Amino acid sequence: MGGRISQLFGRWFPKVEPELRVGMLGLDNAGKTTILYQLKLDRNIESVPTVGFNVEKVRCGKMVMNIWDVSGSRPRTRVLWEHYNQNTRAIIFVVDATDVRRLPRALDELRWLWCRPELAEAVFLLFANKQDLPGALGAEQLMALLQLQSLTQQWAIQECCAINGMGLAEGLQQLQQMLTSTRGKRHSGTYSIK
Ligand code: G3D
Ligand code: MG
Repeated sequence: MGGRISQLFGRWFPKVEPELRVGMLGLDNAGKTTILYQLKLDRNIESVPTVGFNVEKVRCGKMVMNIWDVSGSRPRTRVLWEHYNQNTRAIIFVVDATDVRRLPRALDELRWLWCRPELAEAVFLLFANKQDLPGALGAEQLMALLQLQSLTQQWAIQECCAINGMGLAEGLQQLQQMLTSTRGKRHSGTYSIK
């Protein structure tokens, strides 16, 4: 249980801090649960299904991950965010790269996150998911459409396919690199293609 991601995080986050809080967010259907399944991160310690959206809390070693579907009732999601996500060091934001119609909504959620004062020092990893499907937008296109250049926090975007795992390990590696180099290094970003 939790084998692969335990190994990854054990290797990449050995002494970051006693508990590493990571928020995984994205619109519903983006692929968050599939990513977790692919990473075999299946120790679900809390699930708060509410009308319109879901919060799940997963622990793996020193990492505690709060997973959010952010498509639901916005005021409610945002109040709960403050309750669940104090001291979050990193955000993994999953985008369905084929869902062009809902990109503005994803951008809206991202913008809200990166303006949060408690996330001023957090790092952002975007997974451009579903690269196996025709019409999936690439990292470079999403970088422009999601206006990542305007992010003041450190960020990276990684193309991936949650179904076969392509790009997931690379994304986590980028997250680790950002977490170990956050101090004094702002306004930077990278993108990575398959
Ligand atoms: P969520 O947890 O963000 O809401 P899910 O999203 O992980 O439940 O995924 C939603 C749907 O997208 C699922 O299909 C899942 O299999 C599919 N999916 C997730 N990632 C990928 C991917 O990389 N490629 C493809 N082709 N599909 C993906 P269903 O049919 O079960 O609703
Ligand atoms: Mg889900």
